[in-house]
Amino acid sequence: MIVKAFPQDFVWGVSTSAYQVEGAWNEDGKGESIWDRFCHTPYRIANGDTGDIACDHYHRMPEDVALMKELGVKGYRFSIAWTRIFPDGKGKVNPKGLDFYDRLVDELGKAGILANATLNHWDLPQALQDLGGWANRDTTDRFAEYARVMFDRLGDRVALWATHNEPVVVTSGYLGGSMAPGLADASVAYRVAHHLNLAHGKAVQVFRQGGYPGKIGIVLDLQNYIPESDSEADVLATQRMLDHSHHLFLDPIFKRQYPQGLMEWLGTIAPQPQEGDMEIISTPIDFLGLNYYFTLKVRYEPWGGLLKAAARPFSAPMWSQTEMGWGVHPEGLTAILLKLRNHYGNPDIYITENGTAAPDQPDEHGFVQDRERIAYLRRHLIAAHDAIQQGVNLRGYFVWSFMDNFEWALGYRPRFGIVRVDYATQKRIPKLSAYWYREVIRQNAVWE
Ligand code: GBH
Repeated sequence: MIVKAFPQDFVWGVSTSAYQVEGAWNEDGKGESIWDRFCHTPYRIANGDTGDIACDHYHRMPEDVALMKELGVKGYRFSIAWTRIFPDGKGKVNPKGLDFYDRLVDELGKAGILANATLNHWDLPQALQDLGGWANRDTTDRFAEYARVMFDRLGDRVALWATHNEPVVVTSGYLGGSMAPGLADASVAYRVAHHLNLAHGKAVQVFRQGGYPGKIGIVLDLQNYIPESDSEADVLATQRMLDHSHHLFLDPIFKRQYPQGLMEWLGTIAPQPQEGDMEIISTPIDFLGLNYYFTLKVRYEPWGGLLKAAARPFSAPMWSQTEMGWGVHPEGLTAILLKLRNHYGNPDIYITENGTAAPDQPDEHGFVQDRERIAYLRRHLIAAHDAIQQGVNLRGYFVWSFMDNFEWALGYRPRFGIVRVDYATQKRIPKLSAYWYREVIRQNAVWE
């Protein structure tokens, strides 16, 4: 057996997001978000599920943090519901909303768990959506105001801040498909992407001006896209997919420019930065958050939408697709980490999400022996370790997810947790993977 030891101070964490776990959707002065609105619209979400109650984390937070501590977890990545802070997106701050996150970071502090807070995990205030949402440039200033309030209140105790989670998914909410706000207008989608970048940059500037002690970055989902063949058409289609899902965000932040090929391809609907925007967007960050789940093979497809590309999941030999239909390919994680080392200045990186949904089979006590999930996590940790050996500055790893939760348009059916949630009783039952992860953390290593 080969021991794959991780660096000292490696942060072993778990991840969730506000809308997916908190519930209490209209309590203590919380305003309506676009995900509240979306879920309350018939036929948007599988089974008519909503995040109204979710895991009731809003009321069970202290017990949840206690369980994290019991499992030996060193870091907790959560997101802040913007609508608890600014119920109407702007104007008066809601003190009860602030109090909740204040208590959360205090609880984490007492448990010796590092706080990793994301400001935007997709739940934009509906009041701002009514003014155009991310298509409206003013939203970037509203975001910077909200960021300042959070930095002022929690900045002394939060170690890692992220501006957005997966801005490409927010963009896709304007391109059609299954994400809020559920619009379909390619002519605004890339303006949305630009405003997300600009809002990110403005929040980073606010953070720098305030001189807060933590670190700030952004969380991108960078899945591994590879061409189906080496034909020129497939290679170019892959390039467009990568430009759309990776470089549209990475390049402005790290290279102060949009990907040229995509700009030409999009023509009049491409992002149109104003004077000074690119300087704001490229304000240096302290770390990059990486969400990695799967590999896709891409081919040229004349009917493949705006990008004329189609993708199918690719699983490495011995793996099948996950319950989500995603391809399992741990080497893809190494590849993405090396790409960031080679082409984006070898930044400090945290894997902010990685995990899998498996059809868990609980026994009569609700206990789940999720060996598939353990195999997935183990292989991805080995892949991450390979990247560290090759000089990647990987500082931590957060499993998605701490507990089963609301999986967006798919509702509660997919279960990503290392802790099972029995939604009828809200009982938390650690799965076998939780005990396995506790051991990984204790040893600071995985075995091959
Ligand atoms: C993450 O999304 C989310 O951050 C998290 O909230 C979620 O629960 C978790 O994964 C599990 O799904 O064509 O632009 O819509 C990562 C998965 C992969 C979701 C790519 C969107 C399609 C991109 N993402 N997927 S897009």
